[in-house]
Order: sequence, then C-alpha cells, then structure tokens
Amino acid sequence: MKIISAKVIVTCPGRNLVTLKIETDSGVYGIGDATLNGRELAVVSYLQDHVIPTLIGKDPHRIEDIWQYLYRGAYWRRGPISMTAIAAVDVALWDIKAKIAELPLYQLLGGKSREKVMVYGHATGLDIESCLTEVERHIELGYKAVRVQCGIPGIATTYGVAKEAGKPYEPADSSLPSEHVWSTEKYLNHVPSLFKAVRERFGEDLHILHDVHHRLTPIQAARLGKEVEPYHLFWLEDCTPAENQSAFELIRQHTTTPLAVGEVFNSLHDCQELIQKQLIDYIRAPITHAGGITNVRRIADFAAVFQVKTGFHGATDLSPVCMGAALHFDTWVPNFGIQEHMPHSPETESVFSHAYQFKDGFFTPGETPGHGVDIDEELAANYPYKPAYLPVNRLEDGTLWNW
Ligand code: CS2
Ligand code: MG
Repeated sequence: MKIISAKVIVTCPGRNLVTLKIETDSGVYGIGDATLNGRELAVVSYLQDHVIPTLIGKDPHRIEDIWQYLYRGAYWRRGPISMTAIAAVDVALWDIKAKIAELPLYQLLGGKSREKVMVYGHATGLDIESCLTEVERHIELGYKAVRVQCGIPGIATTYGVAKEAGKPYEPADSSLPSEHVWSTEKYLNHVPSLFKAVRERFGEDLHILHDVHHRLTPIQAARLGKEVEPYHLFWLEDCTPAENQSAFELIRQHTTTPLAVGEVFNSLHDCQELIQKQLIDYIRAPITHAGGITNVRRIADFAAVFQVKTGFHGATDLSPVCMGAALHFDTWVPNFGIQEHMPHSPETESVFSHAYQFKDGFFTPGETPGHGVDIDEELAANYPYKPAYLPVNRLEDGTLWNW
C-alpha cells in the first residue's frame, strides 16, 4: 500500500482549524489535526512545503518509521511547529491503520482500560456569583468535574473569562494581539474566595479545577497552592511557566495541591524532570502538539512509572479530530486522569462529523473504525481562514508578562 496524496485543509467555522488528509492507493484515507493557535499558517507551510513531498509513495502502515523519519530526518528537532506537523501525519496514519483493520483506534492501542472517559467542563463568570451559576449549569448537564475561572476585581480582562456572560470564551479574537493588563496581587487576593464559594455551594464531591495560565512566579504559586489546600482542588494548572522544570521543587515544598502542566509541551524532554522527580501529578501534553499518538504514548508510559496521570489539553483550538484521537487514547491509557472538554461551535460540529458522544459528564469514543472523526471539505470551504492572534499581557507598570 502507498500514500498517493496528502493535502492541508484550513477552515474557520468559529475559529481557525487546520486538518491534514492523507490518501492511499487502497482508497482508504486518514485525517489528523494540525492546529496551532495563532500560528496556524506556519504549520500549513511546514506540511505543504516540507513534509507532504516526502510522504508520497511511502507505506502508510510504517507509522513508527515515518515518525522517526520526520523527527530525526528534519535535523532541527522539537518545537511547536514541527511537532504539530508530525502529529497530524501520525494521527492520520493511525486512522488509516485502524480503518484497514476495521477496528476503533483504542483497540489498536491495547483495548479498553475503562468504559467511559471523565471530562471537565469550563465554568466561567465575570464575577464569583455568575461563575457559580455556570457551575450549576454544568452539574445539571452531568459534569462531575468543572474548571472554574472568574473575573478579578480591578482587572479588566483575565484568562478564561468570556467578555460577555453566557458567551463562549475564545482567546484568539483579533487581527493583531490585544494587550491586557494583569495584577498578580489582585488575583492572589481574590481567587481563593472563588473556590471557597464553590465548595460552600456545591459541597465536597464535585471535582474543581483551575487554570492559573502561567501567571505566577514559583513562590507565588507556592503561596496560592498552600492557601487553596482546604478546598481540595482536583488540580491547579500551569501555575508557573515550566521551561525551568526544577522551579516546581519550590512549589512542591510548600503545598499538596495537585499540579497539572504540559499543554505547551511538545516532547518528553519538556517534562522528564517534572515527572521523574514527582513534581507534577497530571501531564497535559496533547496529541496534536506533542508529536501525535506515537510520541504521547511514550510520554504517558513514562509518566505511568511515576504514577503521574494524563490530563489532556482539550480547548477549542484543538479540532474535533484531536478530540476523537484523544478519547480513544483516554479509553486505553492505564494512567488516565481526566480529559478537558470545551464544546466546539455548532458550525465546527457541522464541518467535522464524529462518533464520540457525551453523556452525564463522560465521553465514549464510538466503535467506528479509525478515530471516528471526518471532515466535510465542501462545507469547510465555506469558512475561509481569518487572521487571529492570542493576546499579550502586561503588568500594571507596563512590564510584558505571561498571558
Ligand atoms: C487553556 C487554553 O484550556 C486551557 O487549559 O490553557 O485554552 C489555552 O489558553 C489555549 O489553548 C491557547 O491557545
Ligand atoms: Mg490551560
């Protein structure tokens, strides 16, 4: 069997999404997600100009060899652009192999380790009260786990909070990066009261998650982790940038609040120390940004040795193709923790058909051969690409800070 063609499909049914479609001489094709928020076209070019020409004529069954070919063969290894491109090829090839085997993808990974996949939803509010209303709505939908983010008094725009109540949160919203002003002090003084209010209103059983979104220094993260211990968070996410992995030793010294990290990682080397030294509890490196199923399986297997669980990134800037592949992976992976779920727009749902289903706070991937997600190219063409940037953040004195 041979790969006879491959193409990149860019569509914007609500937000920009990039899909790679690989076709074989058997008529079977596979698709992979190649979306990198705010840098989409760089991955499109990497695929079209540098990867696709090397795939034609290759045997699609040789997933591992093609992975090594694209990773080692590039000479310039790692990084979000190349690892997202490699991921799209990898997922499309696993889709093809599972379709040819006429098996749902999780069967190729080793079969079910669980019947359903627990997900967490996003409850956000301009203030604590409106966030509690959103938590209630999620509980009514059946969610057992909810990420809570609220506006901070004195800060105009903060991460994870939609500008208008009830509207979906979409960070990449303008043709040039919008500039936000951030105050760590105002945030640290306010956010513990959010968790207190959630526990008082909904009790102890609900899993509460929160995304700090890389905005604290290690000692500030240690303070927050310690202060929120009474509220038994499921996790505190990205509490400090993780380029310097050993920074988490300081946080670990001060708090037992579980820590999740990794949505910006694209390699085992980005988290080896964090995992090996038990500095985190959940690894979030998603299939689309960390080199596909082939590479994320290595990260998950390594994490399992240290009892670190998976907690895949699943924001709407990862397409339904990524969600489909992730849910198959989540169904198999022994050290599964939780899966992020942010509903895609109705337009996106119409462009991407999928076998995965939500029920009562859990997903099942479906029994369709492959990863169970497909793209309607004609419909996709109705939504052309729109330039969109993620915002940047400045401290009140104008210092550039982490968004
Ligand atoms: C966030 C993301 O969902 C999350 O955990 O950190 O929404 C993140 O801001 C976006 O994926 C950035 O593109
Ligand atoms: Mg996050």
